Amino acid sequence: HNSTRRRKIVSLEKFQNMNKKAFITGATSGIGRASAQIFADNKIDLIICGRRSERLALLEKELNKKVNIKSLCFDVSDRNETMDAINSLPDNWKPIDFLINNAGNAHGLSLSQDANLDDWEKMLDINVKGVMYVTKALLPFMLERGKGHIVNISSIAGKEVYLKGNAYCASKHALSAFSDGLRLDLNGTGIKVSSINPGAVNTEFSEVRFKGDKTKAENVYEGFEPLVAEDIAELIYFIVSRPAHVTISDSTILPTAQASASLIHRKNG
Ligand code: 8X3
Repeated sequence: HNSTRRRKIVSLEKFQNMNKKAFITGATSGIGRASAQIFADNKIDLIICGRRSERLALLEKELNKKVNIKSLCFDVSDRNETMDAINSLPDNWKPIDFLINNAGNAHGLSLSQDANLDDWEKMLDINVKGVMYVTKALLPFMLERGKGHIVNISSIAGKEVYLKGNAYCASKHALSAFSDGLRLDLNGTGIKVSSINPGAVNTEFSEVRFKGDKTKAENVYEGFEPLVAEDIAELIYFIVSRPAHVTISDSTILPTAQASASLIHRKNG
């Protein structure tokens, strides 16, 4: 007989109203914000985190019509602030189903010999240590329940290095290694770990990288159709809505015009 086991296709609709909670860092802009929106549309309660309280308040107001929501204002790169913020959550909000470690950014794009050491330090503090602090604070509650899903937003810069990417690439390589390490350590606990590596996504990312220089930022996305935050949010939602026995461990998502970290096909370029 045929011993192949099969299952029904899980519709995304069925995932609604299951009393799930997601914790999203960097929720006030870009990929974090788009994720908060898609989660809210799918009735997943939210803990939205960010450094900017006005933006958090606006997002909370927008989404609290759809789901239960809490805001936490803190900087992931500050270890004490992070621990205090997470400890301040009411006990029933601490056991979360999904941790989306999205907060991260780039500071500067310069040759190593010209780069600013403060920029380098910030990238390591936010993109690597920030993820470690938040993960360490929330992991005990996942372990207690024997379930949970950690989704780390890395980058194509976590798989490849490019000219002037130095410390940013180092931070994302470290994050990718940390995700892989977590998956090994948590094997058998019921906790899933996923890593996502986006290529060029048109968010405030480049404006931050170029310290507010809008022209430089716009040039990054000139002559081709970049990804938008919603493209990544849909992938995040797809990954967290897989059945319990399925982990999408690592996925790279690029604009069709992009073939690698440093090859983008631009029109008239
Ligand atoms: C953002 C994508 O190519 O600028 O992580 O590193 S890239």
